[in-house]
Amino acid sequence: MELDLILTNGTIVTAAEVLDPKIEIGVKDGKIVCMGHCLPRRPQTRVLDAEGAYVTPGGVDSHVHLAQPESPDGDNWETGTRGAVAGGTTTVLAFASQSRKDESLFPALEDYHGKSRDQSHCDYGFHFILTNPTPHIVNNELRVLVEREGITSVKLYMTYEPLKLGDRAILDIMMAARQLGITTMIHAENSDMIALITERLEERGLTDPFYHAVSRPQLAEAEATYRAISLAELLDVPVLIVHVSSELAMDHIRAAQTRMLPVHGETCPHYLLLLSERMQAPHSHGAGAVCSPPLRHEPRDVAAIWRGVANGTFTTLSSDHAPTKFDSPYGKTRGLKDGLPVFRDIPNGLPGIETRMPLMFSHATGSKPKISLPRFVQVTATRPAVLYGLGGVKGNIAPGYDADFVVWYPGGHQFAREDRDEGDVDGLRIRARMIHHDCDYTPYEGMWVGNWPRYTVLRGQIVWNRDHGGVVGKKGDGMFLKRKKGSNVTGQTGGLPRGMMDNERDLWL
Ligand code: DUC
Ligand code: ZN
Ligand code: ZN
Ligand code: ZN
Repeated sequence: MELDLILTNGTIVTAAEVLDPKIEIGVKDGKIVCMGHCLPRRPQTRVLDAEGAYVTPGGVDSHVHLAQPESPDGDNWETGTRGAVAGGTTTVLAFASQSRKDESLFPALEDYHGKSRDQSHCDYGFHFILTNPTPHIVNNELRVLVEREGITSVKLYMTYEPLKLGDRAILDIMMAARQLGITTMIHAENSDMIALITERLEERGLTDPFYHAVSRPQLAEAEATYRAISLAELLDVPVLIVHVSSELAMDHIRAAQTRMLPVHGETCPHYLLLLSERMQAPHSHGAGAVCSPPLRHEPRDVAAIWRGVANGTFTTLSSDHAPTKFDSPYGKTRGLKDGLPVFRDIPNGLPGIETRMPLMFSHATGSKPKISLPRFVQVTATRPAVLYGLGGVKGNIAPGYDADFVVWYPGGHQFAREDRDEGDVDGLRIRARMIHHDCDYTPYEGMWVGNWPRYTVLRGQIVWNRDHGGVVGKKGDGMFLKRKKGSNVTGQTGGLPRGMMDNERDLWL
């Protein structure tokens, strides 16, 4: 067979191990077709030399917000996915969202297809956000989403007035999800706790950005997380708790996993790298760090989340890229009071689609890694792919998979002087000006990373070449991915919830 592309001289990392550096990757028609020593070169075969660097699977970012109506100045498909490939991500799962008044999901679905078609730099799929789960939607349309549209996951909110669902609505959706093999993602925070604290803070005039964190304590997240897990346990369905920020919530996930329940957790770089003190930055800059759940207060809080990444509690590490510009009529600083934004009015969410992979890779390499390289691959690519029905296609470097990979710089590479600070020997500093998505700031401004993707390869094509041309792929290179049902069983479904007799659930489930 005449190969289109051979990747040589790379140290390939998979979810399982770091491979022998002599192993090459052979690509034909966008797929990895073989791996081994001394693959046959033919006249038409291009050779990409990794020069001794690590090669990891293209990132699978399973939680990004693009072209959402609530963020009119956020990223659209083109700008968001441009940032994705520049940061080593080749697949994104973004949200199509139902508005409360929609009686059918299909107009919204068409709308999102319209916004993304021929616009994406990387491959992509949709999760559906359900905010008005009518019986027709739950009993009829969800099946069509799974069987015809390749959309096999939904996100449900337990907080935010315009989005939140009560426990009964969540249970009804979980019943359908159980039958259809849908993965249910849950934003878990206790809405009433947050409402009460917010009112009390406002009565006292405590409204600047920092109080956002005070208004959404760890207990609010932990209570809702435990409730979501209990609803899933009752019905014997898999569940994924998104953007977990606190040890209290994580401990409930860990405990459920110990009982072999198919309960998954997701966390994000900002819960590993940033603290609530960011919201106390001078002037209005604190608004740039407002996200939900909020950044937590103490170094021990982030240390706990790192432990959860290292010990496997978290299945996925996604960006939760949810940008609004800092300086814009819709942005972080709308509605200033005495020169400070009022936390209730600050859009929630941080940009991070481009920085996720470099930040995490830096913490998997270097002199004091926090996670191993295989774990880096697991949480940034392999496990989200499998969880969301892209197993065998995305998130791994092995024959049969799409030829999506990241070639990093070999050790000791000196980045350009203007990207470093005095005294930095290796690596570079993140600056908003070097980022490719469409946002006027990054919460990681000035943060050091040890490496950056040198090449990003999507289905055998170089779409990012940092030294020669930057984003060299075109919008429209990315394809919509119809996904299979996820294989999201961590333990054994069919186990009994605690406190029930044998066969008791058969009486009603
Ligand atoms: N939930 C998200 O998933 N992203 C940003 C803000 C939020 O509440
Ligand atoms: Zn959320
Ligand atoms: Zn300032
Ligand atoms: Zn999100």
